Amino acid sequence: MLARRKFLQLSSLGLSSLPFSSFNNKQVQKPLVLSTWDAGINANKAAWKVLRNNGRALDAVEQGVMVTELERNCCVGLGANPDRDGHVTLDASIMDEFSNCGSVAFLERIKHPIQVARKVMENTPHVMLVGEGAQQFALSQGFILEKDGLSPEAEKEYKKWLEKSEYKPVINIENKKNQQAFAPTRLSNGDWNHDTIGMIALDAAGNLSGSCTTSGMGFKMRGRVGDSPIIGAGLFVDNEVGAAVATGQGEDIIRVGGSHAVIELMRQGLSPEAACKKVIERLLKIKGDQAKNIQAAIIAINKNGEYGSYCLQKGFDYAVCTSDQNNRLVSAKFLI
Ligand code: SD4
Repeated sequence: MLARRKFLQLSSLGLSSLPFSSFNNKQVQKPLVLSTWDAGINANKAAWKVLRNNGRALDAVEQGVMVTELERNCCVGLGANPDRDGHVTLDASIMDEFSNCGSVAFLERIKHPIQVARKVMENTPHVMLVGEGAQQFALSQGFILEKDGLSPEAEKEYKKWLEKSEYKPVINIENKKNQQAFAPTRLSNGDWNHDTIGMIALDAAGNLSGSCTTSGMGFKMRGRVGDSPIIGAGLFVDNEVGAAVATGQGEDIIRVGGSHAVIELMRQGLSPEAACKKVIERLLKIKGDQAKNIQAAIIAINKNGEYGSYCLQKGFDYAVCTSDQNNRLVSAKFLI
């Protein structure tokens, strides 16, 4: 009876042909892809090509963030700002519907860290490879060692940073009013910059996967690794429950086991938004007054295709693409 009423409601809205199916007696909308920041719009487009052809969420989240790894005005891939010694070092992670996961950290001169993370997951008995070992592994898998050096934009930024060489790593807080105070890296063609993209997807078969790739913080200490390649902190997927990915100050996201905490809260019945909010509240409690100087945000999807996000402070947008609405940017709710 209820199902019939629901069908009639959907029909009257002209939505009855959408790909809904039933999970735990709820209507599941799929496929669906979410990714962090406005760079997520382009990344979602690539992911959507996979998802709309009934492809696997894992392939979608890999191909989606590969777009961002190559974008010039984005601080995610090899064009990103270097560490304080002048080297670009990259971190990435990926996780699939079987709880397989792989990650790389402190990886240099490889164009697509996310692909190497997937190879770690699929071709080694390990979860994480770092530094020289990760690079060696990448070469053994057929990846090419790119030339050393910085992109022209990063070169310029680095020279500017060297003038003071002040060690004050700050994560981007994309509140336009705060731009001068907090934006730590370049803004080419008026665009906002990003250090990271995280992506989570639910495919037509109802399976979840997630990915995350980053250059970390501009002008960071050599060897610094954030939350993005750490499974449970920057990214977590449990195919029975949901998927979550974080962005912002990695040290603090690690402190609260951000993405894993969101999954466990969703397992207890919280919506994706409520689960993200609770974890961001924990972070605020820990940081107290210092919270105003950092950003942290988490996006999440549950198994029913519901999604949501929360961030510490105003200015975090994420991109959402579903079958009934176009790829669009949504502003996350914030605590302070
Ligand atoms: C890190 N979480 O390395 C990343 C940075 C980030 O937007 O998300 N920047 O700590």
